[in-house]
Amino acid sequence: MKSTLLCNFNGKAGTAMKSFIIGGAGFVGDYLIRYLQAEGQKVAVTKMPGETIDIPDADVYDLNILDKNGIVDLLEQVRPDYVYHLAAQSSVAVSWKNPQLTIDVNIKGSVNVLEAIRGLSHKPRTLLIGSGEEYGPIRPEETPVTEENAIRPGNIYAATKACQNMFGRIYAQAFGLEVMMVRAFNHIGPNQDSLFVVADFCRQTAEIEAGLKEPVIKVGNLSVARDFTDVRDVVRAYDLLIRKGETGETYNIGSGRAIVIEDILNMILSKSKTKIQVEKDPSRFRPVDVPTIEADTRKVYEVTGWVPKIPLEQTIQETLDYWRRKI
Ligand code: A2R
Repeated sequence: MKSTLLCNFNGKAGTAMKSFIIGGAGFVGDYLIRYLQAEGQKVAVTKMPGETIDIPDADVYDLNILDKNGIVDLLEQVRPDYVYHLAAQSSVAVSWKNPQLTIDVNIKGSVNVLEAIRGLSHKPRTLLIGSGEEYGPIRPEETPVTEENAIRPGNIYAATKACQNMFGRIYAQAFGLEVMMVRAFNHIGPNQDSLFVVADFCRQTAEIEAGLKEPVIKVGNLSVARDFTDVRDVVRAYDLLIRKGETGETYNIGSGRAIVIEDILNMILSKSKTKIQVEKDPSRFRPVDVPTIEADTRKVYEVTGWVPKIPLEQTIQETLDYWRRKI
């Protein structure tokens, strides 16, 4: 009888590659699980107790990354080829309100993951997800910002992610772990929590259209510029980098183009037939805000050939339509 050989994404005949996603119940996790499955991988994923992941064929486990032994047990059980570390307290706003939690989860939790991997006999290639926020105030002459730029984190979340990045490099250099780091700039798309600006504006617009809210959209600082990428492009970059990235290296993931938040707001409002007023809401302003964040993405391109494919206009339309369905 002829046996069927599975082909992994590298084109190598054998069993399918196995990915382990830590913190997969969030916005990015959902897209990453589905993307890797579509690429023919087996996917195991962790979530916080109480969260749900309802994706067929994904092996789902409960894990709090503050429990180092729990990470070790799961890694020994799953024996993955790749580990994507997504688990985080991922909101800048929450990091100002709860620095201790942010520091525990994002620093201690990440070191727990690295330590757990260090103790394994079969060491998976690992991707740590950091943030463009790590760069902090980027000077005009430093834009678009490269991975070699000085980092001057301007908020608690950014500082924790910068720390995670340093630990990743140290574990790669000192212990030979195959760890790569990314600095992801703003990623957006359907299903994102409305704590984040594009989802927030789309949600408010959909609520106004449905008559659930007076026709006034509440906004924070509209003058800052950020680099937005569709989450589906982002997870494609993660998959390429975990296979092709160089150990100990950091890669920016972004569109390479900063857009002023006011332009994003106007793009959303132009898609609505309802007349909507804009009102500044002091509670939405951050204690410190970086004026422009824009990525230089040549490094990821050189190693993987990745460039984002989905236009901003399409992502915004799909995000608005998602909120219209949800409301
Ligand atoms: O905070 P929750 O309950 O929504 O759970 C989040 C989870 N998480 C944890 N997992 C294990 N142990 C913990 N102590 C812990 N604390 C939080 O990580 C959530 O399910 C997941 C992160 O998902 P999101 O907050 O939706 O982040 P997203 O947008 O998927 O970003 C993925 C990564 C994060 O490292 C971001 O900082 C970075 O990309 O931009």
